[in-house]
Amino acid sequence: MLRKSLFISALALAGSAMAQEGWYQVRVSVPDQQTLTRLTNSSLDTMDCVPHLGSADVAIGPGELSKLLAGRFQFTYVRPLEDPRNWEERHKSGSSIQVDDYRLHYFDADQILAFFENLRAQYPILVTRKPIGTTVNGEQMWAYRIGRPLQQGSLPINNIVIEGLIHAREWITGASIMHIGKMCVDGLTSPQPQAFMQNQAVWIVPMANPDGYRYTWTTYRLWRKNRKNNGGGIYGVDLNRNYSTGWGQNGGSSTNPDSETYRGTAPFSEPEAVAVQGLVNSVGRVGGFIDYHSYAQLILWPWSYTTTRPPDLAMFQNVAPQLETAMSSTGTNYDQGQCARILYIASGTSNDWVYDIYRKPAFGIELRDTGQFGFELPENQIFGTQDEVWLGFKKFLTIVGP
Ligand code: 0X9
Ligand code: ZN
Repeated sequence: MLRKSLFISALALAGSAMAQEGWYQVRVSVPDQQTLTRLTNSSLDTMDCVPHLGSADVAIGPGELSKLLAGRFQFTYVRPLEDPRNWEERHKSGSSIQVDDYRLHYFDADQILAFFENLRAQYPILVTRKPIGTTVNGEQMWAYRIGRPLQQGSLPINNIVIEGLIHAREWITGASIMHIGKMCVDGLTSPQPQAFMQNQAVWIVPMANPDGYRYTWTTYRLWRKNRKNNGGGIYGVDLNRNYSTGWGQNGGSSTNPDSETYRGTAPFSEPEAVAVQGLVNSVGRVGGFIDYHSYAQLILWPWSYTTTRPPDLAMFQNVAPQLETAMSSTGTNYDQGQCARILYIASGTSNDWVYDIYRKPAFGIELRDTGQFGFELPENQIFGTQDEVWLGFKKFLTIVGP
């Protein structure tokens, strides 16, 4: 209610250039019916749905102080309010966002790293990190392991690897993977340890494409690829076309350096893809893999480079519908199928490679939405997307668990 009324006011004020800056909550005294009527009939935004006698809190935007004065209202100052307009502009500055805001706001690269560093500082035994490589622009890449430490003589731990933001503009995947990290830690630290974290570790690559992600914040919101300099003023390799399995086959990638699906000069030509490859090869027993994307609301399984069925077709036809049910259970509809058949042929993808080498459940999951907002999914959909992502991932952990 509050946000709605603030927003309407913001729209009404857009374009007006009045002296008072900023947004404030003020408390207007309403001693009698006449004042109540004047207030109700005014264009001021009362923060209670139905104002009543006594007092009423009002949100005032730039220039609205004069309305209060002109209406001869008595009022006191309560607190400053955040400007409800220009949300896009504000989160680009990012300065006032706290770690706990990850369910409400998109985090930039430094904030995502700070989020995981905060988890690690709180639970240094359960959350550890591993340097996995260096980007084209020289940035260190990290994977975070969430799970109990290996104990001597115990069974080998089942390792699940997930990655977000391989495509820079798919911001909701970063928000979602932070939530997975948080919920896995909660599962290990709750009074009754949760079965889904028994004897397995979750390895999270929060930013599989840090250079590209930073570029979406600083320069161009819809950047997809990494930031390789291809020469001639042209940048970027599609990291999800740079893996070796099916690389360059069946028209599922491009040789044009300017294309959004440019495959690079060779399989694993890109350090970001090599980093994830090295991680998967280093964790020990690989139990499963998920690469998060947006948008389309699809649960995709191999192969993506060919419409030929994968050797473990029965397994995928068993697992994927369970993920679909879990992710759709709170009201957002997800579908599932073989990538090359229900979406398009994509050659050299990370999850084709993991499946090729390890023959374990490996998925590419496209999150919200189905096109209304696309990559620029509004922040008010972060919370709900995180919930459905967690329900799906928790189901995945129970299925692939030892
Ligand atoms: O084209 C892609 O790489 C993915 N779609 S997106 O719009 N997010 O770019 C689809 C490929 C995902 N499929 C697999 N990873 N198999
Ligand atoms: Zn993608």
